[in-house]
Amino acid sequence: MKGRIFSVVGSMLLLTVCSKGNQSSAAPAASPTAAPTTAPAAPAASSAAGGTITGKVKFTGTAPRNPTIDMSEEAACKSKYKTTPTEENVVAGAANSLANVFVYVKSGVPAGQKFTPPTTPVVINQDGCRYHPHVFGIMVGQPFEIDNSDPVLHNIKAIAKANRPFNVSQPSAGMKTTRPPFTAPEVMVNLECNVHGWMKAFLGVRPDPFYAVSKDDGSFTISGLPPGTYTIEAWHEKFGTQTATVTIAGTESKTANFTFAAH
Ligand SMILES: [Cu+2]
Repeated sequence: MKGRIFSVVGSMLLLTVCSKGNQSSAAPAASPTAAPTTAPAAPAASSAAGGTITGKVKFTGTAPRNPTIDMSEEAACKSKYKTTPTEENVVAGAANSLANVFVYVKSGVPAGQKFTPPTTPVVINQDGCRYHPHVFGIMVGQPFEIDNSDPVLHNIKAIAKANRPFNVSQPSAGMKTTRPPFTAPEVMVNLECNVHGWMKAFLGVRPDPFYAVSKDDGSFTISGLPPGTYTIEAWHEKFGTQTATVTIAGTESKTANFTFAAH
Protein backbone atom coordinates (compact mmCIF):
# COMPACT_ATOMS: atom_id res chain seq x y z
CA MET A 1 0.00 0.00 0.00
CA LYS A 2 2.70 2.39 1.00
CA GLY A 3 5.47 0.46 -0.50
CA ARG A 4 8.62 2.45 -0.53
CA ILE A 5 11.37 1.57 1.80
CA PHE A 6 13.46 4.56 2.55
CA SER A 7 16.97 4.64 3.67
CA VAL A 8 17.11 4.79 7.39
CA VAL A 9 19.73 7.16 8.61
CA GLY A 10 20.43 8.14 12.14
CA SER A 11 17.31 6.47 13.28
CA MET A 12 18.37 5.44 16.73
CA LEU A 13 17.97 8.66 18.59
CA LEU A 14 14.97 9.41 20.66
CA LEU A 15 13.16 6.22 19.84
CA THR A 16 11.49 4.83 22.85
CA VAL A 17 9.19 1.92 22.99
CA CYS A 18 6.70 1.05 25.57
CA SER A 19 5.03 -2.24 26.02
CA LYS A 20 1.91 -1.10 27.68
CA GLY A 21 -1.28 -2.43 26.34
CA ASN A 22 -4.06 -0.35 25.02
CA GLN A 23 -7.74 -0.65 24.61
CA SER A 24 -7.44 -3.99 22.94
CA SER A 25 -7.61 -6.59 25.62
CA ALA A 26 -6.08 -9.08 23.24
CA ALA A 27 -2.69 -7.44 23.48
CA PRO A 28 0.04 -10.01 23.81
CA ALA A 29 2.40 -10.14 26.69
CA ALA A 30 5.48 -9.65 24.62
CA SER A 31 7.06 -6.27 24.49
CA PRO A 32 8.03 -4.67 21.23
CA THR A 33 11.65 -4.23 20.43
CA ALA A 34 13.29 -1.08 19.28
CA ALA A 35 16.22 -2.36 17.35
CA PRO A 36 17.94 0.07 15.07
CA THR A 37 18.46 -1.22 11.60
CA THR A 38 21.61 -0.84 9.69
CA ALA A 39 20.58 1.02 6.65
CA PRO A 40 21.55 -0.31 3.28
CA ALA A 41 23.00 2.28 0.97
CA ALA A 42 19.72 2.74 -0.81
CA PRO A 43 18.93 6.12 -2.27
CA ALA A 44 16.93 8.28 0.07
CA ALA A 45 13.93 8.79 -2.11
CA SER A 46 11.76 10.76 0.24
CA SER A 47 10.89 13.89 -1.60
CA ALA A 48 7.78 14.53 0.42
CA ALA A 49 8.18 16.88 3.29
CA GLY A 50 8.17 15.38 6.72
CA GLY A 51 9.69 12.51 8.57
CA THR A 52 9.54 8.81 7.96
CA ILE A 53 9.03 5.85 10.23
CA THR A 54 10.11 2.50 8.93
CA GLY A 55 10.27 -0.81 10.66
CA LYS A 56 9.86 -4.53 10.55
CA VAL A 57 7.28 -6.68 12.22
CA LYS A 58 8.04 -10.21 13.29
CA PHE A 59 6.97 -12.73 15.86
CA THR A 60 8.56 -15.12 18.31
CA GLY A 61 7.42 -18.68 18.76
CA THR A 62 5.66 -20.89 16.29
CA ALA A 63 2.98 -19.45 14.10
CA PRO A 64 -0.33 -21.28 14.42
CA ARG A 65 -1.33 -23.22 11.37
CA ASN A 66 -3.93 -21.50 9.24
CA PRO A 67 -7.07 -23.62 8.89
CA THR A 68 -7.73 -25.05 5.46
CA ILE A 69 -10.85 -23.91 3.67
CA ASP A 70 -13.31 -26.44 2.35
CA MET A 71 -14.50 -24.88 -0.90
CA SER A 72 -16.07 -28.05 -2.22
CA GLU A 73 -19.47 -26.37 -2.49
CA GLU A 74 -18.02 -23.49 -4.49
CA ALA A 75 -16.38 -25.18 -7.45
CA ALA A 76 -15.77 -21.90 -9.25
CA CYS A 77 -13.70 -20.69 -6.34
CA LYS A 78 -12.04 -23.98 -5.62
CA SER A 79 -10.85 -24.24 -9.22
CA LYS A 80 -8.78 -21.09 -8.73
CA TYR A 81 -6.37 -22.91 -6.42
CA LYS A 82 -3.78 -25.55 -7.21
CA THR A 83 -3.59 -26.63 -3.60
CA THR A 84 -6.08 -26.48 -0.78
CA PRO A 85 -6.53 -22.83 0.18
CA THR A 86 -6.16 -21.76 3.78
CA GLU A 87 -7.31 -18.88 5.86
CA GLU A 88 -4.86 -16.01 6.20
CA ASN A 89 -4.86 -15.48 9.93
CA VAL A 90 -1.09 -15.51 10.20
CA VAL A 91 0.87 -14.71 7.07
CA ALA A 92 4.52 -15.18 7.87
CA GLY A 93 7.62 -14.92 5.76
CA ALA A 94 11.27 -15.75 6.18
CA ALA A 95 12.86 -15.22 9.59
CA ASN A 96 9.48 -14.97 11.29
CA SER A 97 8.53 -11.81 9.46
CA LEU A 98 4.87 -10.99 9.86
CA ALA A 99 2.67 -9.62 7.09
CA ASN A 100 -0.79 -8.09 7.34
CA VAL A 101 -0.02 -5.98 10.39
CA PHE A 102 -1.80 -2.63 10.30
CA VAL A 103 0.63 -0.01 11.58
CA TYR A 104 -0.67 3.48 12.16
CA VAL A 105 -0.17 6.69 14.07
CA LYS A 106 -2.58 6.31 16.92
CA SER A 107 -1.96 9.67 18.53
CA GLY A 108 0.26 12.70 18.21
CA VAL A 109 -1.17 14.26 15.09
CA PRO A 110 -2.65 17.63 16.15
CA ALA A 111 -6.39 17.20 16.48
CA GLY A 112 -7.22 20.20 14.35
CA GLN A 113 -5.11 19.12 11.43
CA LYS A 114 -7.15 18.06 8.42
CA PHE A 115 -5.98 15.77 5.65
CA THR A 116 -7.63 15.55 2.27
CA PRO A 117 -8.48 11.95 1.38
CA PRO A 118 -7.52 10.61 -2.05
CA THR A 119 -10.31 10.58 -4.60
CA THR A 120 -9.19 7.20 -5.88
CA PRO A 121 -11.12 4.43 -4.20
CA VAL A 122 -9.70 1.75 -2.00
CA VAL A 123 -10.79 -1.52 -3.60
CA ILE A 124 -11.52 -4.86 -1.99
CA ASN A 125 -11.93 -7.73 -4.40
CA GLN A 126 -13.68 -11.01 -3.78
CA ASP A 127 -11.67 -13.53 -5.77
CA GLY A 128 -11.43 -17.24 -5.19
CA CYS A 129 -13.81 -16.79 -2.29
CA ARG A 130 -11.22 -14.82 -0.40
CA TYR A 131 -10.79 -11.10 0.13
CA HIS A 132 -7.99 -9.18 -1.50
CA PRO A 133 -6.51 -7.45 0.36
CA HIS A 134 -6.96 -9.18 3.67
CA VAL A 135 -5.77 -6.26 5.81
CA PHE A 136 -5.78 -2.71 4.48
CA GLY A 137 -6.41 0.92 5.28
CA ILE A 138 -8.57 3.74 4.03
CA MET A 139 -8.96 7.40 4.91
CA VAL A 140 -12.14 8.93 6.24
CA GLY A 141 -13.90 10.40 3.21
CA GLN A 142 -12.16 8.18 0.68
CA PRO A 143 -14.32 6.14 -1.72
CA PHE A 144 -14.56 2.42 -1.01
CA GLU A 145 -15.18 -0.01 -3.84
CA ILE A 146 -16.24 -3.62 -3.54
CA ASP A 147 -15.62 -5.93 -6.50
CA ASN A 148 -16.71 -9.47 -7.18
CA SER A 149 -14.45 -11.55 -9.42
CA ASP A 150 -16.25 -14.79 -8.65
CA PRO A 151 -19.31 -16.18 -10.45
CA VAL A 152 -20.86 -16.88 -7.07
CA LEU A 153 -22.92 -14.91 -4.59
CA HIS A 154 -20.97 -12.93 -2.02
CA ASN A 155 -22.59 -10.79 0.64
CA ILE A 156 -20.01 -8.62 2.31
CA LYS A 157 -20.93 -7.31 5.73
CA ALA A 158 -19.12 -4.48 7.49
CA ILE A 159 -19.15 -4.83 11.25
CA ALA A 160 -18.49 -1.30 12.44
CA LYS A 161 -19.10 0.70 15.58
CA ALA A 162 -17.94 4.23 14.81
CA ASN A 163 -19.18 3.88 11.24
CA ARG A 164 -22.44 2.73 9.83
CA PRO A 165 -22.53 -1.02 9.28
CA PHE A 166 -23.58 -2.21 5.85
CA ASN A 167 -24.30 -5.22 3.67
CA VAL A 168 -23.58 -5.47 -0.02
CA SER A 169 -24.85 -8.44 -1.97
CA GLN A 170 -23.12 -9.23 -5.24
CA PRO A 171 -24.53 -12.31 -6.96
CA SER A 172 -22.35 -12.41 -10.06
CA ALA A 173 -18.88 -11.87 -11.42
CA GLY A 174 -17.87 -8.43 -12.60
CA MET A 175 -20.01 -6.53 -10.15
CA LYS A 176 -18.60 -3.37 -8.64
CA THR A 177 -20.20 -1.38 -5.86
CA THR A 178 -18.96 1.95 -4.57
CA ARG A 179 -19.90 2.65 -1.00
CA PRO A 180 -20.28 6.06 0.58
CA PRO A 181 -17.03 6.90 2.37
CA PHE A 182 -16.45 6.00 5.97
CA THR A 183 -17.14 8.95 8.24
CA ALA A 184 -15.12 8.25 11.39
CA PRO A 185 -11.78 6.71 12.32
CA GLU A 186 -12.08 3.07 13.33
CA VAL A 187 -9.42 0.40 13.88
CA MET A 188 -10.56 -2.04 12.71
CA VAL A 189 -13.75 -2.43 10.71
CA ASN A 190 -14.32 -6.16 10.33
CA LEU A 191 -15.52 -7.37 6.96
CA GLU A 192 -17.01 -10.78 6.49
CA CYS A 193 -19.13 -12.71 4.05
CA ASN A 194 -22.55 -13.94 5.05
CA VAL A 195 -22.30 -16.74 2.51
CA HIS A 196 -18.78 -18.01 3.19
CA GLY A 197 -17.89 -18.16 6.84
CA TRP A 198 -14.14 -18.27 6.19
CA MET A 199 -14.06 -14.94 4.35
CA LYS A 200 -12.72 -12.21 6.61
CA ALA A 201 -10.91 -8.94 6.05
CA PHE A 202 -9.94 -6.05 8.26
CA LEU A 203 -10.02 -2.39 7.34
CA GLY A 204 -8.39 0.40 9.30
CA VAL A 205 -10.16 3.74 8.84
CA ARG A 206 -7.95 6.72 9.59
CA PRO A 207 -8.34 10.51 9.53
CA ASP A 208 -4.82 10.95 8.12
CA PRO A 209 -2.54 9.13 5.68
CA PHE A 210 -0.14 7.89 8.36
CA TYR A 211 -0.66 4.15 8.17
CA ALA A 212 0.74 1.14 6.39
CA VAL A 213 0.34 -2.63 6.24
CA SER A 214 3.40 -4.80 6.74
CA LYS A 215 4.47 -6.71 3.68
CA ASP A 216 5.59 -10.32 3.43
CA ASP A 217 9.02 -9.40 4.72
CA GLY A 218 7.40 -7.63 7.67
CA SER A 219 8.46 -4.19 6.53
CA PHE A 220 6.38 -1.05 6.61
CA THR A 221 6.91 2.64 5.92
CA ILE A 222 4.93 5.63 7.12
CA SER A 223 6.08 8.86 5.55
CA GLY A 224 5.26 12.54 5.38
CA LEU A 225 5.02 12.99 9.15
CA PRO A 226 5.29 16.50 10.52
CA PRO A 227 7.62 16.97 13.48
CA GLY A 228 6.15 15.60 16.68
CA THR A 229 5.98 12.75 19.14
CA TYR A 230 3.75 9.93 18.02
CA THR A 231 2.26 6.81 19.43
CA ILE A 232 2.49 4.12 16.79
CA GLU A 233 0.26 1.10 17.09
CA ALA A 234 0.76 -2.20 15.34
CA TRP A 235 -2.38 -4.32 15.07
CA HIS A 236 -2.53 -8.00 14.14
CA GLU A 237 -5.71 -9.99 13.92
CA LYS A 238 -4.43 -12.88 16.03
CA PHE A 239 -1.55 -11.47 18.04
CA GLY A 240 -3.21 -8.28 19.26
CA THR A 241 -1.61 -4.86 19.45
CA GLN A 242 1.60 -3.21 20.50
CA THR A 243 2.62 0.40 20.69
CA ALA A 244 5.80 2.40 20.32
CA THR A 245 6.57 6.06 20.85
CA VAL A 246 8.55 7.81 18.16
CA THR A 247 9.70 11.42 18.08
CA ILE A 248 10.29 12.97 14.69
CA ALA A 249 12.21 16.18 14.24
CA GLY A 250 12.46 17.75 10.82
CA THR A 251 12.55 15.27 7.99
CA GLU A 252 14.46 12.55 9.72
CA SER A 253 13.79 8.82 9.54
CA LYS A 254 13.20 6.71 12.59
CA THR A 255 12.82 3.02 13.12
CA ALA A 256 10.06 1.29 15.04
CA ASN A 257 10.23 -2.48 15.06
CA PHE A 258 7.59 -4.70 16.58
CA THR A 259 7.84 -8.27 17.78
CA PHE A 260 4.70 -10.19 18.63
CA ALA A 261 4.52 -13.41 20.54
CA ALA A 262 2.81 -16.11 18.51
CA HIS A 263 -0.10 -17.72 20.30
CU1 LIG B 1 -18.51 -14.93 -0.05
